[in-house]
Amino acid sequence: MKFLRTLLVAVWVVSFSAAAWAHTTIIASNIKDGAELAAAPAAFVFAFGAEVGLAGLELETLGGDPIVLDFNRRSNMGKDYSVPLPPLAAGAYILKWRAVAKDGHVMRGEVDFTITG
Ligand SMILES: [Cu+2]
Repeated sequence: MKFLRTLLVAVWVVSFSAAAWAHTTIIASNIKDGAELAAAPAAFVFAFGAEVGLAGLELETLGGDPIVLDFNRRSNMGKDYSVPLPPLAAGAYILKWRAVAKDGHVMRGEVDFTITG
C-alpha cells in the first residue's frame, strides 16, 4: 500500500507540473499591479508568457462599479494585447483578466492600480 500511495503521489506531482507548464500569466504590462499613476494610459498594453486566448478583461472601481472597455473576446491565440482605456478619474481600480491556455484551462488574474490625478 505504501508503494501504491507513493506512486499515486508521484503521478499527481508530475501531472500537476505538466499542467502548470501550459499555464502562464501577464509577464509585462504598462500598468503594473500596485501601480500609482498620475493619469490612465490611453491603452492597457500587456503580454503573456505563452499564447493564450483572451477570454475577458474587465475594469472596475475598488467599489465594484464596472467601467465599459472597448474589448471584444478574440478567438485567436496570442501573447500580446492592447485594449483602449477611457479617461479615468482619480481613484483605485481593478483590472480583471481571464485567459484560456492551449489545454483549455482558464487562468485569471488581477492588476490593481491607483490614479492619483
Ligand atoms: Cu491546463
